[in-house]
Amino acid sequence: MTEFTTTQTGAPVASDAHSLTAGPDGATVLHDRYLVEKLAQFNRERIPERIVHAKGGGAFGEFVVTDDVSQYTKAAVFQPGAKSEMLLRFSSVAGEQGSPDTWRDVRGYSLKFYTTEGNYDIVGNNTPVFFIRDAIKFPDFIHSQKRLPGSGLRDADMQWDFWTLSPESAHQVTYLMGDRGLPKSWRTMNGYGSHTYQWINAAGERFWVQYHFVSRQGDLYLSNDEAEAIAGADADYYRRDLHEAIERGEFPTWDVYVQVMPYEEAKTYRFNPFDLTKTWSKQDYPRIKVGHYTLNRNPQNFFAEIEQAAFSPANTVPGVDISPDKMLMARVFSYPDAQRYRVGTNYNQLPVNAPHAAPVHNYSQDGAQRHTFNHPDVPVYAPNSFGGPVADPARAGEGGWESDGALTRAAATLHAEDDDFGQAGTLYREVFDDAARARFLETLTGQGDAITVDAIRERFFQYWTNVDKQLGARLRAEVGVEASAA
Ligand code: HDE
Repeated sequence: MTEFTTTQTGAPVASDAHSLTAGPDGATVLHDRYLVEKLAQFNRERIPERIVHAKGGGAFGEFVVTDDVSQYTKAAVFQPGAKSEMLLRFSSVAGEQGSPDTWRDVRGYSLKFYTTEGNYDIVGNNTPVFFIRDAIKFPDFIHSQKRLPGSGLRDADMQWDFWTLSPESAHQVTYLMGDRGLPKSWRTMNGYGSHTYQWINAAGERFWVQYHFVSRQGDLYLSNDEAEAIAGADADYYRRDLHEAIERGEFPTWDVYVQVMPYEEAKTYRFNPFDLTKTWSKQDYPRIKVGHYTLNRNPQNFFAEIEQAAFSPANTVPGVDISPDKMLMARVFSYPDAQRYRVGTNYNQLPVNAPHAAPVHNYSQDGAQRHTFNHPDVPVYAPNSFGGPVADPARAGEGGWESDGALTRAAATLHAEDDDFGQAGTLYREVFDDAARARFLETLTGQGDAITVDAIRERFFQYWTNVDKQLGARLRAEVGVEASAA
């Protein structure tokens, strides 16, 4: 049965090859509605790209809870045996749409679980920490990683100027300049929630947690040379790898773990557990297995399901909540704000963003492109006496924490072992092996060679000396040697 081409409103069209003209060589007529519709639609195919994490890809799958963590959380999604459909989007941070997948960068790791209590999103990275610990610095940080306002070019001086003036960045920059900055593929890298989150159990007891998503495909990386060659040959290398693996039936799987900290221990732990630049030692808080998820379905339409996907730390469900992490609290505002701008007022009505396993009952209405709505007999206001949905008072006290002290603008309190370089040094000396340290030194030497401002280069040397004295000395000896020998 032939399917005839139609206009967007379903009317059959006569041709996709010839505009309507007055005679074969005459004027094109404005009332060629299909020509006008086609060109106008074409001009409006793009929505603003994500201002960070613009380049990415993803797939759907299923999350299965295999262990029992119900003593820590009542969230339906984490109950023993629970199965939830999910979406995972991977991304790079600084590169625009179309930039090469294999540029050195942190990778975004965005999870959306379509749970029976609403969608739960964990929007993390492939690193357990971040560059800054206060959101007020985020636009500045991103500006320094992207392009100079005048030339529109990326610039090593700008990047290292920001980082060496923001010592709290040292832990994450050590990850970035190490093997995590060049994953072999999205399938072969771990993911992290990065922040400290809150779990609440059925008795109302609260715990702090850190999420770890451990790849069963291994945690593999590319060398600088491999990454550079691939960037030139195939800008979509990671996106292609994931798509084709799933097409072949090779479904990647990650094991889900949490570190759990009893609520009161946060006040005295040796590191500030709400400082996003720090990790919790796995000796102090071992990882506890929760379950695993497998990606087994490619998107049917990349734009509709990946470009329009809206992940947000604001999307929580009963039994989980945010924490007094200054970055996380700001993200709760920023993501819905970005998505209302980028996708549109009713972005959560799009199939990829709407709950798949939970109903929506509320009094929001109208707004551009609304296409789902309440039953006409349901009132559109509260309170009402016509049986409209009511808020659940049982949720009232959930997830809160005591707010400490008067309003202030100050750094978070430093705990016993809090400093900006200690954990970066531990990562370099105890987690990297000799080969990884050699690759790390090669990368940093290249980074140092690209700095042209002496004062920034000197801070670069001091920054890495603070992380590890020997590393700092090696960099002083290596950087600029090739240039001076040339
Ligand atoms: Fe984001 N971030 N972010 N970020 N982020 C966005 O939201 C923001 C931060 C991350 O696959 C934006 O819808 C602020 C940390 C990922 O669609 C934006 C701060 C972590 C993605 C935004 C941060 C992330 C984003 C851009 C400082 C890891 C892609 C488009 C407080 C723990 C999500 C959008 C996807 C996207 C804001 C810092 C990860 C601009 C204000 C920390 C994976 O709203």
